[in-house]
Amino acid sequence: MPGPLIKDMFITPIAITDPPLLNAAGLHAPYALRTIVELITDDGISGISEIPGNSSIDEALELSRDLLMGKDVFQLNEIRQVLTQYFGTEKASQRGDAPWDQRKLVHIFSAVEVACLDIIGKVTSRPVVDLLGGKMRDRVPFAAYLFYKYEGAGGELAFGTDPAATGWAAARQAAALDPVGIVAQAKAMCQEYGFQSVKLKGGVFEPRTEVDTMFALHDAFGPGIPLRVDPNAVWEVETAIKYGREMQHILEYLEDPVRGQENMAKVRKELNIPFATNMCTTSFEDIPRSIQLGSEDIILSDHHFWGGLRSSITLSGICETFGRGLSMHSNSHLGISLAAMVHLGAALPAVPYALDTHYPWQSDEVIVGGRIKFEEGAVSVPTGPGLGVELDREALEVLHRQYLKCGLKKRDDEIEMQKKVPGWKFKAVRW
Ligand code: GKR
Ligand code: MG
Repeated sequence: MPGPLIKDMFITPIAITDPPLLNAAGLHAPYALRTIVELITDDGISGISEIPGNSSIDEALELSRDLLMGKDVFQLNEIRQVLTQYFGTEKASQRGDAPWDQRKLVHIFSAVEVACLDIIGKVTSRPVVDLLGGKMRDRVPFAAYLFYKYEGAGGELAFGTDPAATGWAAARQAAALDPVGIVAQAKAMCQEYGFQSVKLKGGVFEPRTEVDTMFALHDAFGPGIPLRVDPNAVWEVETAIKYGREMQHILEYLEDPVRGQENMAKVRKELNIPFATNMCTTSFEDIPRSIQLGSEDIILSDHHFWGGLRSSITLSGICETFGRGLSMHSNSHLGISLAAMVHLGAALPAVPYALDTHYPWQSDEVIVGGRIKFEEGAVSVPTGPGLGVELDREALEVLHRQYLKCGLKKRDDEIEMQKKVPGWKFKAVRW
């Protein structure tokens, strides 16, 4: 018996408060954009997903509406084929040079697949993790994700702060522009969430400052804490070798120090430390060359741009075959994405590295019950059917109005940075 069949689709762009975080491409805007997708079946079941917000991806999603109507949610292979036939294939190079992925089709696959899996889970009364092969762990560990940042809470306050904030909410709005500021941020975040691994977003200041920051973290947390730094590929090969040698004894892994698989392979040969990427090996098309060159040890998957949760499971098999570790990349996000990441993390054969998440930087939520809880740095796998989280329609409406009001249509960290440093330009390789 076929079905349930897709009868309706709602695409809702939202804007969520985001503090002024720095990265290699500039500065986060006061709002990060996300898009919430909801599919409704002919028998009234709703399935949801969340992807990075971008008006051109939303327009493409809108174009896929007619293709999806009447499709059986279980026929994910056919749905993917129909979308590919319509949109054509996408080249890995369309990812772009920015730290985040700019492709359309992979995000559409992900949005549709996750919402369908949510429905399938509801129909079969099983959590999504069971549709991915079953649960290998009850809790999925995440890492503290630190950012250099200007003072500011983001949102309406922008560079202003709320004097009434306490604890992590206060620390989140404080400036962190040097090693002392980052150590304070790390302590506050770890105290609130219980994280046991720490990642610093680098590529912001000249490398000496960032390396000093890593040593300051090492001194503050002691030798047992797994540390990572991610310059988002803006270092030269020589820079990465020099500073990589200096830091290698304190790092768990080095993430995207240089641009492109060739350069990553060159630097990796000179160092005695695992390399991770969410920038040089980001699609199945990139895998053969990655294996040939040896560009990384760990692929930081992201179901939003690897084409969904099932593709990420396929990637995990490839990683196992070729001796790659698999972990997870993140951008600013809310609880629907987090729930999907947790189901995937729970289904992976092994989780050797705590996963990335930006979640502590967000204060809004779009799911019933509000913000997802972390315990000792980990999130428990939702046990309800499907994703195990439900859309809070009032919150969705508020965040959609925030989107309309803020006027942003896509992420552009260069423009935001120019508000602080007039004339600032993104450079694909800086130091
Ligand atoms: O949000 O500034 C940011 C990050 O730099 C993000 O865009 C990256 O995609 O977190 C990401 C990474 O690990 O490269
Ligand atoms: Mg990265």
